[in-house]
Amino acid sequence: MKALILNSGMGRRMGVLSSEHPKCMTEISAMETILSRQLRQLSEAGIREAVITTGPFEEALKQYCAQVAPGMDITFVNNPAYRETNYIYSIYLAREALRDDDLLLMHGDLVFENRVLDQILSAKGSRMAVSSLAPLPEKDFKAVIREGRIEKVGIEFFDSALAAQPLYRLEKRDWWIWLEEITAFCEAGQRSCYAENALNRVTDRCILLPLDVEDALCGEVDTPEDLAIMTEKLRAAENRTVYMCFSADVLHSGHMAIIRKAARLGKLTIGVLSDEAVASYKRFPILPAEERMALFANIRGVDRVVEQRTLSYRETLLELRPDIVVHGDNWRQGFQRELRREVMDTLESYGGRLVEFPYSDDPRLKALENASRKELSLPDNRRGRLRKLLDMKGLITVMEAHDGLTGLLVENTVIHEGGSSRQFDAMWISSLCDSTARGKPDIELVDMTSRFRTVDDITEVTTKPIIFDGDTGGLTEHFVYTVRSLEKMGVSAVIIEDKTGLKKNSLFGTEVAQTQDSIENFSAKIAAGKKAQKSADFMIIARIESLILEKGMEDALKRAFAFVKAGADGIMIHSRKKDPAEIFAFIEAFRAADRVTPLVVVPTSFNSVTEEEFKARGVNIVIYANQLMRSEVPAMTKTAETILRHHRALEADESLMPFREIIRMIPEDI
Ligand code: SPV
Ligand code: MG
Repeated sequence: MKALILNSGMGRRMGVLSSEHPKCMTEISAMETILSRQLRQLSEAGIREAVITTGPFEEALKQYCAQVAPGMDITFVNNPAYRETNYIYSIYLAREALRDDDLLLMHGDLVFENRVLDQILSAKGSRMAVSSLAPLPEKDFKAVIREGRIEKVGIEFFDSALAAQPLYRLEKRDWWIWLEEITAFCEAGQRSCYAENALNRVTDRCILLPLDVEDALCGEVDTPEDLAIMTEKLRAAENRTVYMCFSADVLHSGHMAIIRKAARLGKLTIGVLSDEAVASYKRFPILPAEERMALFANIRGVDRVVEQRTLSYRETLLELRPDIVVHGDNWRQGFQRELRREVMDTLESYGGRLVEFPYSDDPRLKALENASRKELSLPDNRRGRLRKLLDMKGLITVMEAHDGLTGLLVENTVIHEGGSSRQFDAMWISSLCDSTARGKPDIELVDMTSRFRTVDDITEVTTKPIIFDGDTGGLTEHFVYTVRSLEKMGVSAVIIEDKTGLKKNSLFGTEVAQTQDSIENFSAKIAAGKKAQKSADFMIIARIESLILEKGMEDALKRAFAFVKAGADGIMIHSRKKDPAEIFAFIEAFRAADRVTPLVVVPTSFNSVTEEEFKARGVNIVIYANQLMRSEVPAMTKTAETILRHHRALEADESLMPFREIIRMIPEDI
């Protein structure tokens, strides 16, 4: 694409402003003239070749171009008859330099904002800039539009017309048709009319479409009054603020391209989504928010970087009040639709505008995302993430998984509510569910090697942190090995309960014989585990069974403080009562003395308490210990009975998921 800039005119109406240099060399801002701005815009858009027609002050113009656009390949064509001819004749004189390429044609006194150039260059077909929002000018160009095409351009047409500006992007085929007619006009002596008179003769063959620039800045400077208005409008356009939000921690060329486009709309502020907001709808970010912010701050065109704390833009927009929000058009579908709606409503409330750029699913992005997930699934990376999540969120939610498939369910289940999303933070490898899945009782019968197999199955296909139910921890001599094995597998924490002998599941309470370990023994086990541990981030959490075994609150608290002293990284307090009163009482008493040690609850019985209430009371980890298994057993029983009852599978079908959908949950690569 080549540019043609028409600068042969005398600019008489500019008065003294064009008495010493061509009109295009008039200053339009503190830093630029109309021409230097045009040349910069062309070069930024990748157009390096231009033809400039000249008239008066040709030498000054040439020297000026060499100075302001040294990298541009410019052919100057002089129109010696500039006093008595119009630009139709300048084009005619330059015709030989204009035959070989698509053309961007503009008048030398045209001032337009970047958005206009971007739009016209990316639109399909030959185009002329028009505005559906500008009033029809009395004396300037208007374009008559019929059936979506431009039929005529001139100052005398008012019917079915839109205000038009002398900025054209012409495909070679259409341009040749027009140029041939320009040639015919000039050779027949018609040299002082508009080039558009020639165009109007050929619009049946030269397919010219309007490009609606709406309210974007695009206009000519003919008089000192125009200059004052355009200068002011340009200042406003250049001070416009633009906002874009990113969650990405791996930047690729697609991000750079959209940032470049956004920066051309005004002063660009980038919002970087907080770690918590990213983790709520996607995966845990590999780079923390501060590092992601630093990454964006160093990109050309980015004016400033802020942290956006929620998926919802609302708060940030009301604070920054950007004129424009930029986003890819992919958020028109899916869960982001509601976010988009909210952004549009917020923008409308103060007169801002949304600009969307086409978004295409880039296969490179998928590859990068897979690489990120792989990174997150590596043991060293996964292990430490539980502590990070605790620091970040205060309270985390953990769901039971007992095989690869339930692991994937916990990994990928996400719900979107209004402007926010929710998913589980981590996985619980329950001894009860792991044993039940094997048809065995929960009495430490399933040996550690088999339990580790379950951990392996889950770690192989997921990335979220894992908390392992270590039962009693077994013999201290065995427990130290368990700790190291779990660390190596990337497990973040083990919870061991202060029982000894034949362990039975706590949900039996005092219905079965169970023995609580002594404070001394159990403390020694914790201390040995902490000593054996190799990594700094692994957690050993002590679980207290006093309330289950009806030993009283005092015993529970005494144990809790002793186990913390022995080195426990957290305390799990358990109860099988529906009423949460005793759990609340424990939390209150514990927190009165210890504000920092993480507290864990398993609200299987006291299931009416919400996560928010637990958090307010000082709990840090809520484990949903067996609900997935309890939902799969009745579903499977029902299917088995239905098939038995009907002697066929047809009737069971309505409650079955097509295998296609199940397979979709299985990652191709991890
Ligand atoms: C488990 O899930 O195995 C537990 C929690 O230990 S509970 O079943 O509530 O004892
Ligand atoms: Mg258990």
